[in-house]
Amino acid sequence: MDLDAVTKQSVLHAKPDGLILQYGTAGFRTKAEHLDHVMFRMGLLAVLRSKQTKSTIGVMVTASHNPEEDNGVKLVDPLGEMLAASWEEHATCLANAEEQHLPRVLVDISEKAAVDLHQDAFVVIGRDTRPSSERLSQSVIDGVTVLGGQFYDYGLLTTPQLHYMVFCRNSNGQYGKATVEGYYQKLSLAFVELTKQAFCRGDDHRTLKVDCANGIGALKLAEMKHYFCPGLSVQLFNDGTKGKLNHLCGADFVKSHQKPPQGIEMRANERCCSFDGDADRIVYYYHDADGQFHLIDGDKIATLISSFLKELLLEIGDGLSLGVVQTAYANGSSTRYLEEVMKVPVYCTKTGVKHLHHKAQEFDIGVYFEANGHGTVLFSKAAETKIKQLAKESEDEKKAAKMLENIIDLFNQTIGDAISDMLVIEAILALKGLTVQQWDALYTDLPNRQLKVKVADRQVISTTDAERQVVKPPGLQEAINDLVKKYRLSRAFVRPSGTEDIVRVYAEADSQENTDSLAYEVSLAVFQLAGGIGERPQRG
Ligand code: G16
Repeated sequence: MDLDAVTKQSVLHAKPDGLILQYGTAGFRTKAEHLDHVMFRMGLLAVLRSKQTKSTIGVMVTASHNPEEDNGVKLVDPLGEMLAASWEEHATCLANAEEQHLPRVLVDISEKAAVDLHQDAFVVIGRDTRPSSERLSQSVIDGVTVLGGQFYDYGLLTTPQLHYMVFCRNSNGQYGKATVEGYYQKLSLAFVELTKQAFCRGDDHRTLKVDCANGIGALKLAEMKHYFCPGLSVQLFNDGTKGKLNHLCGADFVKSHQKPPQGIEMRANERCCSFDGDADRIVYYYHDADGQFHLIDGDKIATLISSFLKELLLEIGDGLSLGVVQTAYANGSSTRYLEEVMKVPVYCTKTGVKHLHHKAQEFDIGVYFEANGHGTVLFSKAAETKIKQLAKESEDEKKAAKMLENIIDLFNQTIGDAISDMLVIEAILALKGLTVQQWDALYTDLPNRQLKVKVADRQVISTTDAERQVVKPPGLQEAINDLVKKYRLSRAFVRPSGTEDIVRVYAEADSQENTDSLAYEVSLAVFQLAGGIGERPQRG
C-alpha cells in the first residue's frame, strides 16, 4: 500500500473538520457537498474489500429517495448483497478518520480483516442522475486508483443494476451477462416466456403508467421497454426532462403522503406505479370511480407474490419452504392475512433490506418486502436445482415448475429492484387475470400514518425488538404505551432514520382520524423526550 500517495491524494479530498457520519441503513447519506472525502475513502475501502474477498466489489453513488441536494454511497459485496456488517464499521472508521490518521486506519483495517495486500483488486462503479453524482463518482475512482485497484465505471445505472453486475462478474457470468444489455435480455426473456400463455389468451395489450421520480429509472426503462412490448406497454411520467428528482413524486412520496405523484395523468381504475430515485423501490396505486386513491404498497406486493408462489409450490408438491420477511412498518392487516389466511410464516426484522435479505436466506424461497416497496424473492441453490430438474421432468408438474424457473430469472435476487418487481407483478396479474382492484381487495389496510420529527441528535433514541420498542431515552416507550392504549387496534413505534436526519414515527389504529391523532401525540412525545428542535409537531 503506497500510503504516501494516499496521503497526497487525500488532501485533494479533504475531510471537513469535525464532520462525523455513520454508515447507515443504506450506506452514507447527507448533503452532497459534504461527501467528497467519503467517496474517495470508499474507493480505498472497496479496494481493500476486493483484495480480502478476492472478488469484484461494487460502489454505488446514490441517495435513492432523498432530496436532489443529498447524495450517498454504498458498497456492494461479492454476491451482489449489501456490505457485511463488520465492514460497515470499517467504513465508518475510515470515513471519520482525521487526515493525519488516515494511513494508520487503513493499516488497521487491513490487519483486522486479514487483507492480502498483494492480491489484485477490481471495483465496479455506478451512479444515479443527481447533478453531484458524476463528480462524486470521480472521487471514488481516485480512491480506487491510488491504491492500485482496477475499475470499470458503468456510469448511469439503477442501484439494482449495479448489484446485478457485481454478482454476474463474481459468478463468472452464471448469474447473467455483466452488461446493461445482459440485464435487459435476462429479465425480458424470462418475462416473455412467463407471460406467453397469458398474452396468447387474448389479454394481449396491457398498459402501465410509471412515475419514474425524475430519476435513473426513466432512462433505463426507456432503453428496456421495447424488449417486452407489445406484451406490456409502459408509459413513462416524471422522466427527468423537467421536474426535480423525488420532488412531489416517486415511491417514497406516494407511500408516505398516501397520494398520487404530481405529473401523472390518472384515469379511474387505471393501474399506475411509482419508482424511487434509484429504482430499487416500487409501489402501485389507482383512483377508483369516486376519485378515491388506493395505495398498493410493499406489503400487498409481497402478498400477491407469495400467494402466486404458494400455488405453484402446491402444484409441484415437493415441500419447499416459503417464508415472508417484513419490518415493523408492515401493515397489521397484511401480517394477519399472510399468517391466518395464507398460512405462511412471517418474520419481522429491523428496517433495511440488508436485514430482510439475510432472514429471507433461511428459507427455500424467501419473500421479503418493506412496506415502502423495497424487496425481492430469494431462491436457495437447492430450491433452484430442484425446480430446474422438475421443469425437465413429468408433464403435470412441468407447467408450474417451468413458471417457477422463469420467475427465478425474473427476480433480481441480489436486491429489491423496481424494474424486475414491476415485471413480476405484471406477469402475475396477467397470468391470474387479476385487475388492480381485485389485487387491492385481498385485504383492507389498517389506517396508518408516518411522520418525521426533527431532534438535535437522533442517536439519543435506541430501540430493540426489531425496532418496535424504545430502550432510550427513558420514559419514551412508557409514553408511547400510554398513548397506544387510548385507541382500538392501535400500534405505534419510533426509530431514528438511517438515511435522513430525522426520527420516524409510525402509527396505525381503527380509523384514519384516530391514527392521525395517535401519530401526532407520539410525535409530540418524541419532540419532548428526545430533544426536538425547530417547529413543534402540529396536529393533522
Ligand atoms: C433505504 C433502505 C431501505 C429503507 C429506507 C429507509 O431505502 O435501502 O431498506 O427502508 O432506506 O430507511 P430509514 O428509515 O432508515 O431512513 P432507499 O430506497 O432510500 O435506498
